[in-house]
Formats: sequence, structure tokens, C-alpha cells
Amino acid sequence: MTFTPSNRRRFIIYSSLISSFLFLCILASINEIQFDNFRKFRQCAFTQTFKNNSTPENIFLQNSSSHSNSSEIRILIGILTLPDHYHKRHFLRLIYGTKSPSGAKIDVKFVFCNLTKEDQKILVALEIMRYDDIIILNCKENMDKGKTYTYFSSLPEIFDSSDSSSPPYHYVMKVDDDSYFRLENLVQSLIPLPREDLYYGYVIPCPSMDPFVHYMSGMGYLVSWDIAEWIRESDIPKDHRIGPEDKLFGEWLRDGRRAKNRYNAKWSMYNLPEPATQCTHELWPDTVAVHQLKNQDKWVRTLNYFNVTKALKSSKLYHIP
Ligand SMILES: *[C@@H]1O[C@H](CO)[C@@H](O)[C@H](O)[C@H]1NC(C)=O
Ligand SMILES: *[C@@H]1O[C@H](CO)[C@@H](O)[C@H](O)[C@H]1NC(C)=O
Ligand SMILES: *[C@@H]1O[C@H](CO)[C@@H](O)[C@H](O)[C@H]1NC(C)=O
Ligand SMILES: *[C@@H]1O[C@H](CO)[C@@H](O)[C@H](O)[C@H]1NC(C)=O
Ligand SMILES: CC(=O)N[C@H]1CO[C@H](CO)[C@@H](O)[C@@H]1O
Repeated sequence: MTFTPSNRRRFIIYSSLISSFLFLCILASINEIQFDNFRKFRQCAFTQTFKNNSTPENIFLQNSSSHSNSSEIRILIGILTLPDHYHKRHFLRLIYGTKSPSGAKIDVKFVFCNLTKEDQKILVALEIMRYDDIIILNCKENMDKGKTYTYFSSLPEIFDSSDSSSPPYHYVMKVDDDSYFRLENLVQSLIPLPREDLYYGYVIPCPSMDPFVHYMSGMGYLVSWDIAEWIRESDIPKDHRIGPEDKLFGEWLRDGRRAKNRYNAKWSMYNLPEPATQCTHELWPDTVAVHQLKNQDKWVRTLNYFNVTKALKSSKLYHIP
């Protein structure tokens, strides 16, 4: 935006509005029980930052519960990928960047191991400066040699911050880069579920509908934060890291008698039927995730089916039939 004098004046007015509003938030919080203070302050501040056109009156009429409140679900979606997959990340940012569901705070982050090439040091650093959505684990890129273990067991330390919400995320996910998650539907499916000791996904083997037999498919699964903490602390995963990782994950939970809450999201999660197998399902409205989007054509058909560009505003700047 250009900084014309009138823009600048507006900017100053908004800034002072924001400051005085924050000040009032602090004042309001002082009277509350200590434990509640920070949350109230955050809600207050959060509501404000998303209003650029509020007059003082409607700032105060604005009910903070409509934006952010303590029942909001916090989810980390970790998409495991490789440092060189720049195009894939660009594409997935487009997909997940368009809309954030109400009632939830979802962070989508790309996860990989140590960088190995000189150009990555510049290119990945630039991405981080621009998007801040990358987690680099302390590991050497591998398949079935413990990346999943490193991912989950690193989270409690990475997000350990005494000033943030507790837990930092209610749920953490490991997601394949050829899966498409519909975040709105994901959140809806999580609302009634426990926020502790939960293991959620598409149960393998394909015909099984019993979430205790045996483990959730690598297309994408979700566990509550306490399970990530358990993975960090327990010897069971630590001593059993090498092998097919998602299957191992199920075995850790079985051997550690964890995840007494389980949710089988079949058939709202499924593989695309090409060719049809016992694991596949046709695209249908009741979908949380589609897997096996191995090429652009499959992505395009899927995104088209779910009307993801329906909200595109009309404008004189472009015309898309
Ligand atoms: C605002 O929220 C409070 C509870 O947090 C509720 O009692 C009140 O009715 C709400 N006001 C409006 C205008 O929605
Ligand atoms: C919190 O937000 C959720 C989702 O937006 C809403 O359904 C719920 O009523 C809110 N709760 C309170 C206490 O305001
Ligand atoms: C990853 O990189 C860090 C810092 O650059 C280094 O200390 C660590 O040893 C590396 N880990 C592996 C497994 O190569
Ligand atoms: C997409 O939009 C079409 C046309 O409006 C509608 O018939 C269809 O049900 C929508 N699909 C989904 C999955 O919502
Ligand atoms: C950046 C932003 O949110 N701009 C909005 C400010 O308010 C006007 C008027 O309501 C909107 O049209 C802008 O999109």
C-alpha cells in the first residue's frame, strides 16, 4: 500500500485505537482471577486484530466469543516431505491457505530432516522468512528409519514455551503430501471427541472398521498432545524405531497401552479409487481426507469436486469462466 498522508493518518488512528483497546483489555483483566488473565487478554487482542474497519462502538459490541475462545481446537498438521520439494510445498500452501475453519486454530507445517545441499540453505531459509511454516528435525532424511519417531518425540520440546497455551496443540497430525484434508470437516469430526489419549485416522487393514485393529494409515493420522509427550518419554517407541513407521506407531500404542480413545474415520477418509480396491471410495460429500493424489489431474478433479474456488470474488481484474 502507498503511504499517502491520508493513509498515514488512518494508520495512526487505527494504531492508537488498537493501543487504547489493548490497554482497556489489560485493565479489564486486572480484576479477574490470575489464571484467566492471559487468556482473556489474548481473546481481547485477537478480536481486535481482525477488525480493520471497526469504529470504537462496534469494537466494544463485538463479542469475543465469535472469534476465539477457550473451546477453540488447536491442531498442528505436520506434512512430512523433503527439503527439495519446493513445488509441492507451494501447491499445498495454496490449498491450505485459502480458508481456516471457524472454531479452530490450525497450523499447517512442512516437516523434514537436516538440509544437505548448499542451495537449500538459501532457498529454505527464504521460505521460512516468507511463510514460517517449516520444521527441520534433527535427523538424516530416511524412510522407515525413524523420521516419524523423531517428528512426534521432538514436538514437546519444539513447542515448549511457558507463555503459550497449554497444551500448545490439542492434537498433532502426521500427514502425507499426497493427501488432501478438508479442514472444516476435520474440525467438525473432532468436536465431539476426547482431547486426551486419542488416536484418529483410517484404520489398516482396509476392510477393518475396528480402530483397535490394527493401526492408522499413513495417509494422515492424529493423536492428542499427551501421546506426543508419551512418545518422547517412553522407552517403548525409543527402542522400536526402525521399520514401517505407521505400523510401528500402532504397535507403540498397543504395547504401551495408550490411546484408549480411538476413532476410525473410514469412510470419510479414503484412497481415490484408481483402480478400485478394498481401500478406496468414490469422492463424496462426507469427506475428511482423500489420499493417493499422485498427480495434478487427480488433485484438480478432487478440488473441483469440492468446489474449493467457489468463493472466488468477481472482479474487473480477471475473468475465469
Ligand atoms: C456475548 O457473550 C456472552 C457470554 O460470553 C453472552 O452472555 C452474551 O449474550 C453475548 N452477547 C451477544 C450480543 O452475543
Ligand atoms: C466458542 O467458540 C465455539 C466455536 O466458534 C462456539 O461454538 C462456542 O459457543 C464458543 N463458546 C463460548 C463459551 O463462547
Ligand atoms: C543436523 O544438524 C544439526 C545442526 O546443523 C547437527 O548438530 C546435527 O548433528 C545434525 N543431525 C544429523 C542426524 O545429521
Ligand atoms: C459443488 O457445487 C455444485 C453446484 O453448486 C453442487 O451441486 C455440489 O453439491 C457441490 N459439491 C459439494 C461436494 O459440496
Ligand atoms: C485488509 C482488510 O481486511 N481490509 C478490509 C478493511 O475493511 C474494508 C471495508 O469493510 C474491507 O473491504 C477490506 O477488505
